[in-house]
Amino acid sequence: MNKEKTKPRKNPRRAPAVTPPAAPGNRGAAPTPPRHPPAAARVPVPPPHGVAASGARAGMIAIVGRANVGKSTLLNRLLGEKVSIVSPVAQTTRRMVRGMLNDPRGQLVFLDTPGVHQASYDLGHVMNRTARAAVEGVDVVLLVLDGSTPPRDEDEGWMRRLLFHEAPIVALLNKCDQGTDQVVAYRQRWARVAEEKSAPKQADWLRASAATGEGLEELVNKLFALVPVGEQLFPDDVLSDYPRKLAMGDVVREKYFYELRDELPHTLAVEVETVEEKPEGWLVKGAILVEKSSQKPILLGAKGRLFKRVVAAAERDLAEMYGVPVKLELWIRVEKHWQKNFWVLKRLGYVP
Ligand SMILES: Nc1nc2c(ncn2[C@@H]2O[C@H](COP(=O)(O)OP(=O)(O)OP(=O)(O)O)[C@@H](O)[C@H]2O)c(=O)[nH]1
Ligand SMILES: [Mg+2]
Repeated sequence: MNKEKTKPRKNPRRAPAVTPPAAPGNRGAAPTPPRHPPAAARVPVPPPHGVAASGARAGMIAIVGRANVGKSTLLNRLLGEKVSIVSPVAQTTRRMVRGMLNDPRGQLVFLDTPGVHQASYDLGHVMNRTARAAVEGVDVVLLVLDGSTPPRDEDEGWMRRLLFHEAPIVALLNKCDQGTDQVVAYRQRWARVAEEKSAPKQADWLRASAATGEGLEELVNKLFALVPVGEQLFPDDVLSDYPRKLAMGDVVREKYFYELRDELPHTLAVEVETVEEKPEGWLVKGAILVEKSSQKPILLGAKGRLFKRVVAAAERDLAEMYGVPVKLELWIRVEKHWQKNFWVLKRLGYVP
């Protein structure tokens, strides 16, 4: 597995502190959401890595919840940069993605996790295990719920699990921009499950919109109040330590998720093999894996137009993420039953 560290460079042409994360696959069409208020979140912490300013706080926060509630959107919005891919299709995030938020108050280290879902393949089981393991040893668990829809069984599954967790729980009702706020239904569900289990555990309830930034300042304040006083865990200039090749492959996968929606997504993987850093830009080579040769034409589209659109959109995003021109050279490879094959999952970085 690739061990390179991701350190997305901030594009010198844009000011990350005032630019919201990209609206993937929908550039130019979506209204620009208002800027996320806690600009201080992007102000570097004065002391160097490992030295705690007096009273500075630092901690790890696992972002968990069922698929499609907006966990990755939330992480990107909190950091003001895209570190985790987002799509309207459930089960977009496949591996744990870590992102750091530095602030004069200290450092919050977020773990974005795959949404827990009914799994039918090895990949799905691995994703569920990754998400469940992420809550071990963290300082705070941030349970993200879709406040615009009533609670589902997968939400209750997380509640049952977290009722016996030692860390403080923040339950965030996301998507509050959608109008229909289901906070009462979620709180009643939590109370009912707690009573059934005779667990006195309480959660702090907040509402927010990862899409507009509403409520996120309060969330960050709450998280800083909950994490312990201590040294920062990562250097100031590290936004994410997610390996660069995996992050690049994810961006291509995200573009296909937007183009194909439910037609294909879960049988598709992208493996970036090499990144050549040339003076004129980066040349990135890799393969798109599918399970059957009949899926190739779907990925190519009529006259290869879909493929070209995906490559162009991914190149644009990558150039913005890393601040250098990026050229992608990808080919489509058939890899039978890769989702059930431990070694392929390992090569793709889905298992440690
Ligand atoms: N209206 C609205 N949409 C949101 C909000 N947050 C996320 N979304 C949308 O919800 C969809 C899922 O977002 P993701 O961030 O990929 O969700 P996730 O929880 O990371 O999903 P998985 O990785 O599949 O578990 C995307 O279409 C987002 O644009 C929000 O606050 N409001
Ligand atoms: Mg996600």
